[in-house]
Amino acid sequence: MIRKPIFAANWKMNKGPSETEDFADGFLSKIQHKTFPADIVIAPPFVSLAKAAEKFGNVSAVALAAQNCSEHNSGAYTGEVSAMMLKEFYLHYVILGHSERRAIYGETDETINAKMLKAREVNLRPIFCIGETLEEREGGKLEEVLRRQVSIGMKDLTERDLLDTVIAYEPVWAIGTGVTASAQQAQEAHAFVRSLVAEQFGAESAAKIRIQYGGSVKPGNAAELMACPDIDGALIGGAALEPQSFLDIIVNGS
Ligand code: G2H
Repeated sequence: MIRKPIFAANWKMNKGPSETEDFADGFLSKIQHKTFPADIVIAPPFVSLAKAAEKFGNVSAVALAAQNCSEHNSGAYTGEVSAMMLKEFYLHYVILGHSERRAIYGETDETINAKMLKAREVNLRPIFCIGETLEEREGGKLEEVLRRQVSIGMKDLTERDLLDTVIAYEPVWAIGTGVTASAQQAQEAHAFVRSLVAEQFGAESAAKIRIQYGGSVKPGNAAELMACPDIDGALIGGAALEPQSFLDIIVNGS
């Protein structure tokens, strides 16, 4: 099964509109007249989505993502943004269940599942993040944690939803720490996640779904990670804040 790799820049709480414009100008000048055998996604903060849409809206090589959405449609939810509102920014994807949302903002598997279903109602494609902490891995709980995150987080998705969903396996101990999972550790976890999707949705869907790796991906480790058979791209934080570094990851990893 050939799966097109997908490289997504998760800017987290970095880059307001003016820095987004600078990045876009730099990145666009580097990718013009080039084609890539991969999907490229950029996820700016909410306040920079309008600027990103202005700069990338007509660029077919680049799709945009939000970093979160509400599990509600509208109403008295101060500070929240609904999936329906996000659709107005030419968005294709939304990152859901990132470990920072789980750990800092208390998002549960059930909340994340509700957000997944809301995103799908408006045809946004979830980049669904899962991954274990170091304590869980060292305590022999890796498979248990991934099984729970996949079975609850992806509950009630249809076959069509699955085709439009990307899973991002991000071991929490490798996020923003400079420590990357070895290619072997990452491949083993990805193969296990794919087997979970097969159990829940069937082998055909499991063979089609793209599973990205995330956690301190850099230009120097992208090729080795992306060479693994079950790794279909990367979700990149720190190393995607500069155009050249993000581009190098895409080129080295494709
Ligand atoms: C993991 C990743 C992006 P970083 O959070 O989702 O960030 O590449 O900085 O570890």
